[in-house]
Amino acid sequence: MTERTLVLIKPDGVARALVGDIISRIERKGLTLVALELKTAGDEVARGHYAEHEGKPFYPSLLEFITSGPLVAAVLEGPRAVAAFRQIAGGTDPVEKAVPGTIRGDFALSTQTNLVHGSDSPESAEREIALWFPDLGV
Ligand code: IDP
Repeated sequence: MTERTLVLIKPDGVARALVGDIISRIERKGLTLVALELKTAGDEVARGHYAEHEGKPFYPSLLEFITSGPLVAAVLEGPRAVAAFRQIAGGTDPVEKAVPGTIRGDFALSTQTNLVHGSDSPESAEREIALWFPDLGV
């Protein structure tokens, strides 16, 4: 069964010129790009995107980081797309959790500036796709 997921290449990924490498990994995995756009997140979208983290100690700096510059937002499609992208992204902490061979395991050191976001469930994906791509029909 095909599924969609919302992916962000966060501002650190754009600033470090890793967009091409990350998109190449997505394509080589076999996931299909359904939407792809360079955007800069405003405060409202950032708060909507990270609503589940409101109140956590890292929340203010997370908002500052995600709105700090251009990012790439994408919608991917494929069988088990949610889990498949999270597999190639690696765990949240790029040193303790992400293994080599994953995006975070290969290129990141910090738990905050960890290069990519991928929806954590099909339900989150639906909400996040509506937030970032309101014109994209589901
Ligand atoms: P995920 O991106 O791997 O799904 P979440 O726990 O949903 O991880 O956290 C969302 C984002 O918030 C992370 O990707 C990271 O940028 C940031 N974050 C999570 N935990 C911490 C932390 O302990 N310190 C700083 N930033 C964090």
